Amino acid sequence: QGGYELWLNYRKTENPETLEHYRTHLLSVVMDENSETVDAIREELSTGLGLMLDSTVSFISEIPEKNSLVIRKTENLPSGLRNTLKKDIATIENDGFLIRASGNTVIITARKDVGLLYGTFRLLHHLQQGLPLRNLRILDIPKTDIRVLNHWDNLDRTVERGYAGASIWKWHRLPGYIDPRYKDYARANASVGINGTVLTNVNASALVLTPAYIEKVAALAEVFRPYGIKVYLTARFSAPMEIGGLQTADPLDPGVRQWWRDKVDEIYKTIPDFGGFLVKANSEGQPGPQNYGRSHVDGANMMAEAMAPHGGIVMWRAFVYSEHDTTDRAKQAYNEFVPLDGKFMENVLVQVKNGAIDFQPREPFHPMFGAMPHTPLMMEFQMTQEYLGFSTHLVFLPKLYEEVLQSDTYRHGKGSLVARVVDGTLDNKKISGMAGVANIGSDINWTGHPFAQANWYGFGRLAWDPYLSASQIADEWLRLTFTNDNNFIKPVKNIMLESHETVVDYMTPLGLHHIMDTGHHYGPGPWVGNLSRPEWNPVYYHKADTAGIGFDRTPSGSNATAQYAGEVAATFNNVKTCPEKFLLWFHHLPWDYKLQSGNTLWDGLGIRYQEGVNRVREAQKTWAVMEPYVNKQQFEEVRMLLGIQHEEAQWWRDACMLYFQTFSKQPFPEEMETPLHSLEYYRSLKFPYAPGISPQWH
Ligand code: BDP
Repeated sequence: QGGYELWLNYRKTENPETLEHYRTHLLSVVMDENSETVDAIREELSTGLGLMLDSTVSFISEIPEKNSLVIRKTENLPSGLRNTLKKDIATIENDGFLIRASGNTVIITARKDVGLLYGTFRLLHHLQQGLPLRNLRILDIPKTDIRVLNHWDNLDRTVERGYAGASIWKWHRLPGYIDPRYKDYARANASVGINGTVLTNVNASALVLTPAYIEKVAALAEVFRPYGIKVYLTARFSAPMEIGGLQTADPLDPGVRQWWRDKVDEIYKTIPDFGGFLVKANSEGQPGPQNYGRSHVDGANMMAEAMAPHGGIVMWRAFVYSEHDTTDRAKQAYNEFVPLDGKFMENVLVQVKNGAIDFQPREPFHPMFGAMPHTPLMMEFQMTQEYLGFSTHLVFLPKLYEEVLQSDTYRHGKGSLVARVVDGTLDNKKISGMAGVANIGSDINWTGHPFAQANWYGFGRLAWDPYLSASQIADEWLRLTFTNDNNFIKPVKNIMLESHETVVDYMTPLGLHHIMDTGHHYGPGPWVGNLSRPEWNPVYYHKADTAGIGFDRTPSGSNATAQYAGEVAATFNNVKTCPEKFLLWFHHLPWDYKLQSGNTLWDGLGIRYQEGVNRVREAQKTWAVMEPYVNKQQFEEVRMLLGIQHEEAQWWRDACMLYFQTFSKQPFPEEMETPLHSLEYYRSLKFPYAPGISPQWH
């Protein structure tokens, strides 16, 4: 009812013919393997098929003459079937699976149990969409190895940048009490192929590495194991001092190295399939190897060496920007990391945010992608909407993810897509992965906004296959979650697919960025300029003055474009070829600069802000007639949230345009509505209790 089921919303098949078709083929399930994962499959099928077919499923161990669903690993298929499917079977790798309808049976096969689980979920999703079984053939192999959520959850159950309630990890009750949510969380993740979770905030507490907490983590790992999900932890670099009693955390100190080896051994003793560490070091005040004059390589390799005997990995974050280099924050991660290419151990992945600043509504792809041919680079996307209206605004993020993944780095000529860096094919990486900063909390519907569930779903689908289209993902998610009725799917999918562009328009059009209000990042604050570090201030990013607006990152400015391959740099450098969506990201332009539309930059800006507002209005109108297709509660939730989004889109338009007008000194374009309040009014708004701020930011 309240959206707790997520996209695993198994409804009775509506069309009677389809129902009959499914019943004849699927009511007896042949499963004779034994493992925790196989038990999980059985349970999911009992529920899923049971509800969708409105019957009881019978599990048998012999393949009958008549119709059935056969779920077996490739090695255990009867030779006849194995022979029929020979070609497909030869191509199933890793965690992949094959679903085939053959004669009067439907077969799910895989090399591993977890592949069978993934195949089962995919078949269930197929049925949820009411699709036919005839000639069914789905062969799908994940394109990346590490597909992880990053929870920015603190041990006190606050969630940094979390807008959906408290952390779902009830640390004080673990390990004794297993919340039923843990299993549903694992089901949801496994259903889209997510195979790992980092339980704790990157701004880490060393406490989670103490024995009492390791026990708690082990209890979670046990719930997740049948679903193919490994647990990872964030490792605070200074832990050897804070919980180990050492005098230093210098990564070249033998005592420190020994401490990490012992700690990692201790973890693996309790959690034999522990995944590894995620580390934020020397970034925003977090301790790291540079405190001791050492490099990221020294730090990462120290931990990687401790992990190696157990098969664990280290995900070392590249989100760094120093207080001493104030010319252009966008350049700093590249400058620090690219010279280290090739020096990391094999079990280290460098985790890079999608853009060079920080999860803005829109950023050009991070120049590190493609620039470190000898180092596995993981993508880090943010599902939680830190800079995108929290869980109040409807924004379908797979559109943003798709735009980044489909960007061409040109590192090996045309076609060197970011997606190929992420899946490791561009430079033949041995290991690959994608991380998503979770938007999950204790709210009944998990993600606060009912539509924010689609961002979790979509992240998982893209981590598995970075080449999927956002449109396909939206279609699937709507059908699984709500209904297959096209009178609903078509218009609502349209809202979703436009939503990212909409929010960019009313927040940061034409390449503007980081003009949110301070600290909490909610609402506009383009006037903020008094923070201790220059690059925390919005004025640093828009550089508006009487001459114009925008950040010059071409050779005449910070020359950040030089970090891209020649073709890309040339495109961005030339104001005529730079895509308008990135115009003010790369150029400082006069207010009367002519846009492609023929409008001046000033007018164009106002028109964009207005268009953002207009599209929220259209979404409201569309949603208003969707009541018949969704339950009352969700209908109302979305209706109210769109109402707030509309108000706030106007707030963004008015606050930004009034403020920028103090520089442009020009009247608003006639397409733009008159601001509802004065600039002073908008500047006076304060949000001392905005959610999502960890104690360290207070
Ligand atoms: C920024 C957030 C901050 C995070 C940081 C990070 O404002 O809360 O700790 O990123 O990713 O987006 O480490």
